Amino acid sequence: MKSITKFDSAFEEDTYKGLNSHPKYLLSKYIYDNHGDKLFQKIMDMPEYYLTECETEIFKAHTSAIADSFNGPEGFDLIELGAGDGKKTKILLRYLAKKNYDFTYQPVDISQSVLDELQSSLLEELPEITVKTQQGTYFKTLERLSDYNTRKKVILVLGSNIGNLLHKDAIDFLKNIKSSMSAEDMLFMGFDQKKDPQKILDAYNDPTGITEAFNKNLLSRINKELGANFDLDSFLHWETYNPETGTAKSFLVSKTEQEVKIPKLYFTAHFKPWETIHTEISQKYDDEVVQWLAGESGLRIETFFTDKEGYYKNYVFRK
Ligand code: AVI
Repeated sequence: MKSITKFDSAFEEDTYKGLNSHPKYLLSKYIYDNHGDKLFQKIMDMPEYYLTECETEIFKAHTSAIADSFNGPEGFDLIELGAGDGKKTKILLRYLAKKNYDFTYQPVDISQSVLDELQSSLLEELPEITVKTQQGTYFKTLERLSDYNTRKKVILVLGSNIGNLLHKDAIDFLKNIKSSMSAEDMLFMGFDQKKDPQKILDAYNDPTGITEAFNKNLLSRINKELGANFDLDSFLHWETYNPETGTAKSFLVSKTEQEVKIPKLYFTAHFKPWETIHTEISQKYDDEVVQWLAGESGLRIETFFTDKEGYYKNYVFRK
């Protein structure tokens, strides 16, 4: 069989590299196609996935303090990276609209259809606010926005999305955001906190199998887009949590010895019984680690908001 030398997409190249590595891995960013987005919406509504409820509680309990911290002398632009359905943000938007704050809401997403849906729901629920959707990658969009922005920018990153990055990549992510911030701008970001390890394991191991389907969507995508023949039932969804490092890790484990053909990559992946594919990390934090990440990125923590259990924190960063 000929071996591949040129890839048509980053997805092809990353998949080839990951399945040729020892141990094998796949990148979690590829979970999010249309189906993956829908599964993630379902995860956010699961009772076990406490992160959603915690952040909602924070927004409800501290609405006015959060909203007031956003305001600048000439109003502000609220820029949300990865807004999804905007459910949590709408709590703040409702308050900001009611209090007549001078602001625009600018959700940023790579997917135009996600933005269209969000815009039409906002038009229905909050017609009085100015929404400027921004289609594109986070950093290119931030760069573009900081080029012509003259008033205060508030950058929102919710849902502990940063937790899907290794510390090194999280620092690059924060540095990139920082480079588009001016002295008056602020970054408002969610970080899931270390807690009872069982609570964390349960959040990534629901009995209904939604998280399993979410994790296996990586294999479905390889089947669909690269013509592979992964048998999803022959892989086990496995979650671990290390309370020392705060790292939750997701794996797919091959239950048997098997071969999977991936025609588009001219490649057959061999699996030994119980061989793993590492698919995702969901990092959990404490104040010291967030402080360290901020310091490494040239940011400082101004304040934070938390839920009554202290399960989750939204930190405010300045340059
Ligand atoms: C998007 N991200 C913050 C989620 C998390 O908690 O790591 C993705 C997820 N994976 C399994 N459940 C949810």
